[in-house]
Amino acid sequence: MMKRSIVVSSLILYLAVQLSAAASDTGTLTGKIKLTKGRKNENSIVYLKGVKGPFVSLDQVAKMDQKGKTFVPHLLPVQKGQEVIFRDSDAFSHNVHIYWGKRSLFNQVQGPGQNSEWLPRRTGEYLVLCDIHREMSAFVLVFEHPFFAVVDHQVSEEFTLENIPAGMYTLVVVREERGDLKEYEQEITIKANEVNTVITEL
Ligand SMILES: [Cu+2]
Repeated sequence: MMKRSIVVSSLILYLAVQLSAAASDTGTLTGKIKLTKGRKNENSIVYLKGVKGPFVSLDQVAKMDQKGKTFVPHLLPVQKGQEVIFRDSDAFSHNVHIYWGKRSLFNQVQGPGQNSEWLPRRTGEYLVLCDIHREMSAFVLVFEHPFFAVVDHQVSEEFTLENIPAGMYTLVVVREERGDLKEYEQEITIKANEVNTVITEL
């Protein structure tokens, strides 16, 4: 009996050491995305390129609204595995037409107050249109990892990413310009147990 209890307690100690080692190898990134004059005050997306898994999964549902003949938000970042819900908040019908490149993947008409659900199958960039109102368009960006954030420039230019494995990465800022996506890249280093900072001006 005595021998057995020793085995159990050393196993618990081993697990505890493993967990604390994992936690101490990560750092935080806080940043500011400053927009120079002449740029529209619309949202930016920031994400990290080159982070290796495994990753924590975000399980909350992501939402995109159809309101005033506009997709809100225009740029929606999600993690692979996160479901996207589109809602018609107008008093008339819309449809949700999703493209991967030129390939149509999803096409659903929805009336006032109705929702449709979509689960992206792979990472990358998806174009979302409404065929009823040609002026409506949006993008959904799907990432393998949870290291992305929305910067709502009308509220704040700041963002925070947490629990990033220490290492060197590329920080990418995504902006919607003339109906297309444009990316701005910058090399960054994440040091463990530190709040790393970055300021980018576009
Ligand atoms: Cu529409």
